[in-house]
Amino acid sequence: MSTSSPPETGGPTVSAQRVRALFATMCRIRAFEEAAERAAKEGLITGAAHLSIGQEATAAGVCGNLRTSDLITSTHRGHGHTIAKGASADAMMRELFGRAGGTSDGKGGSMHIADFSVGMLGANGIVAAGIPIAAGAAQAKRLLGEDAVVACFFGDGAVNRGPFLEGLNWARIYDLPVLFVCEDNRYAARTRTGAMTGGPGPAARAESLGVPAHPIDGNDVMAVDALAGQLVEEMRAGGGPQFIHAKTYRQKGHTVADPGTWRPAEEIAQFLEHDPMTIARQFLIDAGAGPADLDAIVADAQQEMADAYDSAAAAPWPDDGLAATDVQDIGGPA
Ligand SMILES: Cc1ncc(C[n+]2csc(CCOP(=O)(O)OP(=O)(O)O)c2C)c(N)n1
Ligand SMILES: [Mg+2]
Repeated sequence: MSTSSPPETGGPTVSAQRVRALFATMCRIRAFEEAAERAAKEGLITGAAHLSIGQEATAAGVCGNLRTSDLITSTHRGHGHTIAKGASADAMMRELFGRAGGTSDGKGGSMHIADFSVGMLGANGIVAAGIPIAAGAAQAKRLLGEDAVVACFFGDGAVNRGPFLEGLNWARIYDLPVLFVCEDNRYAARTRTGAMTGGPGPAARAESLGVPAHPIDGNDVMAVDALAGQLVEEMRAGGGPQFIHAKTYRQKGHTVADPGTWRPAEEIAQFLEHDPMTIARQFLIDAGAGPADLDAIVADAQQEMADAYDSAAAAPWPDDGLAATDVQDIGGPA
């Protein structure tokens, strides 16, 4: 892996109507993240929050091919995946603010956001921890006789942790329908992953375990959607695990508290030109969409997230009596 130029954008592969819906999801993710960033600056979010600005196309393109009954696992940078899987932005914002009515009644916060009702099994503060969870969830669905697939999002830093090997190996030997999605935003916290990753990178590692790997421009939602659609169909028909190496870029710092100014300015500028929103927008303009129509999609998303912000800020704190509800009780010391 390297910090080379952004990859070329793929050609049109899906209908304009479909891309319009994907663009709307991406706009909602970006507007949510911008509102979360503002909330953190205003002290309404305590603790860390990791924004996925710049990575919207991967979340939208993969989750746009999933059913509600399909499952996803996520990372510490999980807001976009959760929105794309269908969670309510209002409940999510409350969760970030630690308020009543949050997806976990305010107990999980940004890094543990989850919504089982839409098949979102959870963000996760432990790098790579979602990978074996995804394999286990796929095996559970198989044992239940369901044809669900599991999409497993993780970062380029996660491929250097042991659970990557264990999870992919398990999914391969049991032929489990897990779509592994490595969102390669080129950094793990503040370290370039190229500098700490041996060998030719994530796709080669997946292939070495017998999991077919597909490198792709993760900022091109048309390409992600087309590839994910094909792989999900194959997996649902009984095919085993698949791996997408989605090359993208984290436009912001590691957390909301990190301005990210330690990266070369030219690098940031270069990738801002390869912004996933711009790519999808240009596709739609070329397909005949009017700029005003697309601006209205952006404005609707911003209004939805401004409302979610206001609603969360006005929401009460959770009832003290709920503190131990839905929390695993492993018993006290004997
Ligand atoms: C097991 C573990 N080690 C270290 C950390 C500290 N940490 C949090 S995020 C992060 C970087 C992860 O990088 P990557 O997987 O590429 O995800 P990204 O932040 O780029 O989305 C690290 C090292 C952690 N949370 N868990
Ligand atoms: Mg990364």
